Amino acid sequence: MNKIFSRPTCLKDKVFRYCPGCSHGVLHRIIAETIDLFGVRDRTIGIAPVGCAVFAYDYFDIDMIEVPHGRPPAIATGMKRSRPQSVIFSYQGDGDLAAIGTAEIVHAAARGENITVIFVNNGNYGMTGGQMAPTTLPGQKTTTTPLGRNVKEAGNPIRVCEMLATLDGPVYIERVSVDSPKNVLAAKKAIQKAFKNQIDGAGFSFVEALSMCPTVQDSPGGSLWTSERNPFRHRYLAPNQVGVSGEAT
Ligand SMILES: Cc1ncc(C[n+]2csc(CCOP(=O)(O)OP(=O)(O)O)c2C)c(N)n1
Ligand code: SF4
Ligand SMILES: [Mg+2]
Repeated sequence: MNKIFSRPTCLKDKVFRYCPGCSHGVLHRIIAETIDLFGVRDRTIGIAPVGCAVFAYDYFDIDMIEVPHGRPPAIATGMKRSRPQSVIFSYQGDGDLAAIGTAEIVHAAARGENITVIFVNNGNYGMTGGQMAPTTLPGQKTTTTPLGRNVKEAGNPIRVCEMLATLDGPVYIERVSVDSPKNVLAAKKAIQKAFKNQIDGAGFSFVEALSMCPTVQDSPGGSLWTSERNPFRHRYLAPNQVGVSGEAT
């Protein structure tokens, strides 16, 4: 009998500790399948964030490193420059990448480091109980904005892809979503491209994945963030290619 579906070799045979419905598991699988696809398991090093995916090293069966909050792009820079043959990816939440780690991501992108960044944007700080993140939408309820984000008090969300797309360093920036089978396939394509760029030596690649956090997100069912019911979704957070520079596309 032909086996047509199996666990990627880069994922350990372990049950995720993530909540049911969380996007981290989906994204872990896509990344593991991508590493398998390109046959680079022996030379890939992943960087786990501080956030719900802090235990990513428990799930990926590759070399992994855990680094201080927000610092993955800086650590990835050092790793890639000292081991240019390695394939280095960082895996970061919106609290990690767009709050405490804003400086690191902006400067790594501006320098055009040949690394791959996966930005898991679930609109809140999941690990610490659902506080407002820089990407929380106007009106979105979080534990620190119980009446909904009021931009007059809390400022406006940061559109990370758009911000990085103003820089000359990146070769590939794309926003995807993992809220439906169709979007998961598109996300997979984008993540494959972001790894391929690095393997080909093309430069800095960044994929933002709009993600579900059903446990603490502002929605009875959980996925308001990516759902059609979200009034803000189509304003600026629908999956789309946000900006590209360079030759790698
Ligand atoms: C230096 C430092 N500051 C603050 C914290 C507390 N902290 C842990 S996780 C986190 C935010 C995580 O949110 P995000 O990056 O969006 O990941 P998610 O849990 O949503 O996947 C914060 C502020 C910490 N661990 N270290
Ligand atoms: S709190 Fe949210 S981000 Fe964290 S594991 Fe649960 S669903 Fe996922
Ligand atoms: Mg988050």
